[in-house]
Amino acid sequence: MAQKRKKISSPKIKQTYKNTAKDRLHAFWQVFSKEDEVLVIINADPDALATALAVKRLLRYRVKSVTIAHPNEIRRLNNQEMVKRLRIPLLRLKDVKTDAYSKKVMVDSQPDHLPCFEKIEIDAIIDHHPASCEWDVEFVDIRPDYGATASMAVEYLRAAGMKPSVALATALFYGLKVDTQNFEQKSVLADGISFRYLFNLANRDLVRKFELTDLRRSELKYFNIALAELKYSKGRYYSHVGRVRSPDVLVIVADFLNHVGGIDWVFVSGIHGEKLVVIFRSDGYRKSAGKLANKIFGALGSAGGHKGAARAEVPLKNLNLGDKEFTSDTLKRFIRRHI
Ligand SMILES: [Mn+2]
Repeated sequence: MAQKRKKISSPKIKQTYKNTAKDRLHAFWQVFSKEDEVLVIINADPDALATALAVKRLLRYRVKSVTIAHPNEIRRLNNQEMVKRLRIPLLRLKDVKTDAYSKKVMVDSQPDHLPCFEKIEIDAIIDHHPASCEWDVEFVDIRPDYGATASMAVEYLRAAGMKPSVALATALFYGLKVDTQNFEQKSVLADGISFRYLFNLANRDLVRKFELTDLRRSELKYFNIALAELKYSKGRYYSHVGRVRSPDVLVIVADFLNHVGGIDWVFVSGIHGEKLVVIFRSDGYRKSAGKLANKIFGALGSAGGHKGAARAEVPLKNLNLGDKEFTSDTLKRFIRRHI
């Protein structure tokens, strides 16, 4: 199949970028006709999911059908929660015959982002990632300065005079928050305007529920272990949780212990596969968790991070434990040698 990636300069692309929101909307609508069955292809994360829903809304009554497909398994619990609670209809790309769709739209991504995207012929791209080339695609709207594609989607909806439903507004609001990391990441004024617009329309309690959801019921037991194994000394918490299904839970436990007042350092470790994983948290005041992690574990495995947060992963065989079990005391000894 012909790939669409070409280094060409298409005047259409440049115009699309410079025009007003209304011009862009009409140019986008021009791509489609009543008989079209449209496939929206995304790499599923909140921003992409939200924008795909917005495209579905923009094309309602204008095409025969709109289907959303994604190649990736949605692993993050926050994102699973979003899909479940907003009842976002999704298909896996591998289960979809892409040729059966007359039009394909890619949002929050570009055809060279994943190998499985490259062989699909795309008719429209709406994205905020930097473009690696100029795409020879009928409609292209790429704005790399934007913090989220969701902000672009809001502009399309507003230009169309479509007030988003609570579900759509909630999705867009969450996508915008995630991609801008609550506006602590790069963004432009347009992101702020879209945020303010969605603020009154979104269900913010639901958004908070998405943000909070990062634990499985089966993982709560690690808190019991972490608290039972907890050692305290000189403003420092040490806890070894033992074998875990996913190292993510160690991060959650470490962040939880970091809520305690007067604690300068938190060290939480666990075993995942054949590796010891250690999570570091510090108050960041004249301390660097990243430097300490590297000093202790850099030579034994991989270690790094920032002032306040760091992580080390060390193959168990490099620890020379012999037949001794790794415990919170072992963790404490390892760290006290270097701190
Ligand atoms: Mn995005």
